[in-house]
Amino acid sequence: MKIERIVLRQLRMPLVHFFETSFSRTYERNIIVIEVVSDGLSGWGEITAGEHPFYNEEWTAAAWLIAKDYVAPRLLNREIAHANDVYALTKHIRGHNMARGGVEAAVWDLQARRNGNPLWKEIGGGARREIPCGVSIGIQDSVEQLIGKIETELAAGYQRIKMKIKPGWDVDVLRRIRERFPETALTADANSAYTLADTLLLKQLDAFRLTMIEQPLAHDDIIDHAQLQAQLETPVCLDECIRTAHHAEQAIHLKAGRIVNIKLGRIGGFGEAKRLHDVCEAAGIPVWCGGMLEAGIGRAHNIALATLPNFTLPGDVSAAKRYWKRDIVTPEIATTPHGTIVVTDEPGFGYAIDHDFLRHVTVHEETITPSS
Ligand code: OSB
Ligand code: MG
Repeated sequence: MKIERIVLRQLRMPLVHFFETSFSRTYERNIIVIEVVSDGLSGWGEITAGEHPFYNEEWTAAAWLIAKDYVAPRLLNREIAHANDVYALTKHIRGHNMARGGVEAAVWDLQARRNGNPLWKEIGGGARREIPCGVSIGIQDSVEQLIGKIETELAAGYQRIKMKIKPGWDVDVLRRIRERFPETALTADANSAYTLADTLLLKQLDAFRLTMIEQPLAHDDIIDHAQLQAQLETPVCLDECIRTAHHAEQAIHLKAGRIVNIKLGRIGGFGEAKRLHDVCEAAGIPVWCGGMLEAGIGRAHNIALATLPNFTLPGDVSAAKRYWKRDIVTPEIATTPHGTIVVTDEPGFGYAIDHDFLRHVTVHEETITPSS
């Protein structure tokens, strides 16, 4: 396929409820939507970078420039034999996996549409017809508020509850949550808020029978996580520090964790996500699909990804209405009463773009062509 133009759109979408992690509180998402056009067909992707370089080094404004000045020129007007080739074509751009991955995912969507396939089939997924869903609940203003949110999500059918933690919002909070919900599958995500000096505190969490603790230590660390895992009963799940399939090989070799969170953007797209998935599967490490507060296109891509066989644990991909009053795709991405999302058979990512609403939330748009 030959990509004739790439349209970048920056959206501004307020969240229904703020989302607080150990690194910041988000009220509104600045999402970049990528449209790659070839032979009268469009493929769609979403760049999942945050508004600030706090989760990783990427943020919306930088991702825009990377996509426009570095990724697009490498893809435009050349014969791309397969979407798999996009990762290699952009590989010498160091880092910026989300910017690269958003465009890569759009090329996969385009290829799926050219072949008349649903995206999940195009990427080699399809191990399940419904993906198991959990929710990620941010830091709240009070434990009572957190309990209320958990009750709501359990009533909606979600299969596991992940809570964000940080120093000062950890042991006491999790103790009260475990007392109140003795049988619920609970996990905690620290987003790199601790160091090995906190080992004794983190060991206290073992008492709460968490399914896992996600990325307790530095965003770019693997070695300290291995030291910590050796002292914890709770499985460590790696998120931020796994940016390539090779990182997972290293982490597995060092026993730095027992579970991996795969995020399409963090890993640079479907090609590398599949390799990461395969490395983990071969080592007996289960994976699940993480989220970055995506709008409908990114959420649909996550659903396709989560149909690969080793995505055996409930992920952070949940109903659109938890994030948005109105989404950019239709029909609304919703969950079943038993906490799953049913995979669709439509070509491409499986939902229709709501073009009117997309236009409504677009604050900046630019079309990149071979000559621009
Ligand atoms: O670490 O998984 C994370 C959101 C923004 C940045 C990092 C993370 C998250 C989430 C939310 O946990 C997942 C979601 O609901 O999309
Ligand atoms: Mg995480």
